[in-house]
Amino acid sequence: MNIWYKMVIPARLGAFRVLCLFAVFEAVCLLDTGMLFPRESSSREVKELNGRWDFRADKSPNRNQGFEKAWYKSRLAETGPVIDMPVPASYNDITQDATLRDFIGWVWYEREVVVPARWIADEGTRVVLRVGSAHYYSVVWMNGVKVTEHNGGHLPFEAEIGSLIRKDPTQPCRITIAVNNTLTLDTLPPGNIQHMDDRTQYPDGYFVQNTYFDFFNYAGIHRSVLLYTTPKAYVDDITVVTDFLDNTGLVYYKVSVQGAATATMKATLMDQNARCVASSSGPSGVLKVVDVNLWWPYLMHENPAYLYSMEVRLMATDGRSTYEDVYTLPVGIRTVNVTSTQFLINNKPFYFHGVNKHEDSDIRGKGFDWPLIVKDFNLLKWLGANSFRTSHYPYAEEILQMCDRHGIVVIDECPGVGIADSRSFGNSSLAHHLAVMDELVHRDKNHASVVMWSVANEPATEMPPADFYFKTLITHTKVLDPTRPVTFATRTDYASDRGAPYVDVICVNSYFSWYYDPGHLEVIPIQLKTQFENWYGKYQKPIIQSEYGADAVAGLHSDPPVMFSEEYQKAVLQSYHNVLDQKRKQYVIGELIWNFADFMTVQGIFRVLGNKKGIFTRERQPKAAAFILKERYWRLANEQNRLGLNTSAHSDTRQLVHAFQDSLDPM
Ligand code: BDP
Repeated sequence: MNIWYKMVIPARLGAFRVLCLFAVFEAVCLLDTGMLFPRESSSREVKELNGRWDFRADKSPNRNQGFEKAWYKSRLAETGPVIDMPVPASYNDITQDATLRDFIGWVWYEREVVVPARWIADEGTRVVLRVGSAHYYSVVWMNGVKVTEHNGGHLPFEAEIGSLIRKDPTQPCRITIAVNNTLTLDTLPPGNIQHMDDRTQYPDGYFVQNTYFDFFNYAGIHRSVLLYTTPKAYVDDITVVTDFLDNTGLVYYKVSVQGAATATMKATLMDQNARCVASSSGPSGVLKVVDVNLWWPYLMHENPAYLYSMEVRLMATDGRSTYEDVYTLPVGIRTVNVTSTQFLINNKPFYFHGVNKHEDSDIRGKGFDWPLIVKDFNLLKWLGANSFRTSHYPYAEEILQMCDRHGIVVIDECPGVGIADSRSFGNSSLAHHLAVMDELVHRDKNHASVVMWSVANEPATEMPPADFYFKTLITHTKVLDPTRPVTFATRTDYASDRGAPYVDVICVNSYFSWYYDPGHLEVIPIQLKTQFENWYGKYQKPIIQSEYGADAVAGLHSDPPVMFSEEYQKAVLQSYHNVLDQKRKQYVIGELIWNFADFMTVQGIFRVLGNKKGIFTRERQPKAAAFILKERYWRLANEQNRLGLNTSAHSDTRQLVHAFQDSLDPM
């Protein structure tokens, strides 16, 4: 309880707040290299390398032929047969080949790129190759020379390739990326490879990948591959922390520069009309915004998700040349605080009424897809959802940018899902988990929408090493970012509470009347009440119901409700809601349905073509439960903001939005 964001510091203690925030900077800046999202500017260009790539899975028995025969040294098509593969996309569902769908091991991608001549000619230009994410382990070569490797899916990695391109500008620029989806006890998520040695039952060399999480282990290059440029002296990283005192917004910033020993810098904050509202020079400082427009969540304010633009302009000289670099960062000004019963955004109680999602859709698997993303945001807003958890791994940066733009609040989760084997609590697993949290915080620290970090989902906390593991992990995350609370999602029915003493908010997943007492809807009220009272009684920390739900196969009906029918899913939700309505007046601060949409899983006797707990189908059509939730979320939004609307009289969303906007007091 001794970290500053837990304190609701009264405005009159302004100087104290400022001191605390500067202390925050020092901590945040333990991170030493930047991972700014590539943006075009007057000094930076971006070239997307998405589209058709050559592809070859290494189906050799040890999956190692590609390395033994150095496939990266020549064109991939010269090493053997290649097929077309779209990037970004998971490769699993692209072909009719079942062995590729379930492939485990190295796959190889390759394409040639035309690099603009001026990028090559201008020695003062850095050329960076960036992969938004690839699952799971990647090695990257340019014209046969290794430029980087990266351990882990869901997060970006990059390499400077300018000098290589310049070595022989007449050569085409051939990029080769090998990606291996094997999960081991030390990966995140963990998994293990099981070799089946009984030759009477399995063919020679037979092995399977076991995982302990409930989504398909889609693989391949999942997010955009880009080339981008910066000048030789460049803005490497920016950290912003925001606050406000009365009507004045405060943007504390720190910029780190690479490629120049000395540089001058100017930070300018612009409002949505491109008017300069504050500026400052120097690598760190504070921008003061008079009559600030705070960043508010969707449905919490008539003008939610207000974003300023912070332009950082760097001038540097190395004696011979002068460099100017410009990077513009969207900035939402808001605060986050946690008390023993509330989650406060801008000092007002915020109730999470939202969803858990997956990056998942047909054909593309976990591949980035703008139409899907925009459709999902339209559905979230239709539903009246104000938040989601990035279950169970970091989502694409473009999704977080959409959250910033639309006021959707995010619990940002790392891929610590399915930590179920005691060996995954060892030192090497922990070291990797800490590194992944570094990368995640580094990538997402400046998003106004991100209000909390989740370090894991349903780890086996009953195992004794979990205590040291989570204490270390959570403490480390708080050092990386002391401005946001930290949590992990625990499962009510089998979790011991190891790890819980260190979190700021208790997140509980439970499936009463589903995995336990299946078919017995009548147990929900008592079991849910007991769940909340036990956790709160022990820890006096606010609680989020971070998962609940039931499978429903769209179109299956039964009255009275039976499991897997749309009616049963509705009934589960309604029973949960009755208890949530009592407890949200005390210390329950949110409810996130499992799941936004149906999603693919590994094959097994518990799943019929995937998990069907979506309130939307995988094709994004609503099941009956979606309408229950929509009614509820709009009602909660109105209630929370004291709007006094009669939701049944306003069942049409458009009317509701207007009525909602009309009845809001200007803040
Ligand atoms: C929860 C897990 C989630 C699963 C869900 C389910 O956190 O990943 O998909 O159960 O079984 O415990 O539907």
